[in-house]
Amino acid sequence: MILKNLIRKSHGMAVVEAVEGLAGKFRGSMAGALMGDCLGAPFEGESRASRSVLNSYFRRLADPALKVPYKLYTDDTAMTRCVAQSLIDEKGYCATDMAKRFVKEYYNEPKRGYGSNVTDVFAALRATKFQDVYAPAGIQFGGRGSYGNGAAMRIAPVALFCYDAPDKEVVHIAKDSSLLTHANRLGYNGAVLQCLAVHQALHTPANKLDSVKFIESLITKMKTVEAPKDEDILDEGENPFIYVKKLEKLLELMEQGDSVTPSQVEDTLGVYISAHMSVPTAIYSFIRALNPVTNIESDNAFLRTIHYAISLGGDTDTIASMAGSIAGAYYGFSEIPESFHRHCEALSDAIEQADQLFKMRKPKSTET
Ligand code: F2R
Ligand code: MG
Ligand code: MG
Repeated sequence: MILKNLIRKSHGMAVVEAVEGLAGKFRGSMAGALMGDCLGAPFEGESRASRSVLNSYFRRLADPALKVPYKLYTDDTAMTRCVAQSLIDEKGYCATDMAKRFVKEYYNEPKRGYGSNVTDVFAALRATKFQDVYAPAGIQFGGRGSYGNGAAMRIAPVALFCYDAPDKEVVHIAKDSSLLTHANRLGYNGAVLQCLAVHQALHTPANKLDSVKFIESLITKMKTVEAPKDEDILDEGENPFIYVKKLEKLLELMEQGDSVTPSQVEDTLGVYISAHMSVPTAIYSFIRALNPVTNIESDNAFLRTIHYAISLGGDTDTIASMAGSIAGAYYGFSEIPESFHRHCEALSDAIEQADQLFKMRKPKSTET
């Protein structure tokens, strides 16, 4: 597959022409992560938006005549961009390079809505001149580490970079890159789960998804990932298989189809800033939006995913970003309506990074 220069500028805006196949799935994932963040950010932490407010929000954005400034990305995208560029420039995972990029990015643009504690990690990394890049995260929260969703929200590029790699390597890079900021096992295992979900979506041809098998496969993988290791810190009596349990609950919700209410999702899976209360919710959003959802007007399945994730309230930018990166990896960029391309800051950068990650793959001999 030959990638042409597919991004051109029109009236100062990026116009991205469609590519199909795997390259389109790479683009879809990076664009989905960005769009979920930008479109979800205005609702983050607010009380759950009413269905009429959200339906009119998406209807207005779909109108080609609407002239509004694009929506800014937040910390979710700022850090995703760092992960992607580090993997591209270093041709692989380099802990020091990635940590330096996080810190440089944060001090260049600190007002992107970062988590309130992760900024201490950036300060300590800078103060210690990156001597031991994993140390500052390890002392967060009295040595227990952060279980925020900040590692999961930035992990999509790892799944793209590891497209041809076995799950073991996906897990390894996802975990190690998470440990730069999130040393709590819920924090880094949430990122591992999110990475595996994007990886599986990339490998699943559009319209060929068996949603139960998709979740069962994640459960099998997470049973290995969550099996306690020597270095794990667990409270007495703590269930080590939190994500396995959440995915099992997710399967139960799926059995109830379109009757599941936002309150049920909030109570069962969570809509919060912690990884274990948001990553399973993002995966559920992707699965739920495969089919029409009552009260959600969006009839495009990619947009419906982001719309549905935002409709749950809580950590809307992050849950929509994680759901968007899975949905984009599954549907591909060509399924994202063109009228939405202009609404998000720096879409062309996301596409360029996706293309570079795609080009770094070692093509199989049958590909041209
Ligand atoms: N920070 C926000 N949103 C709030 C303000 C946004 C506002 N719109 C604005 O513009 O100012 N969103 C972003 O933060 C989340 C990712 O956070 P991350 O990177 O995980 O940060 P941190 O600080 O490590 O953890 C977040 C909070 O989780 C709680 N927490 C984590 N580990 C804990 C532990 N072991 N014990 C107790 N609490 C723990 C703390 O409250 C942390 O501050 C994303 O939503 C992103 O969008
Ligand atoms: Mg954010
Ligand atoms: Mg957030």
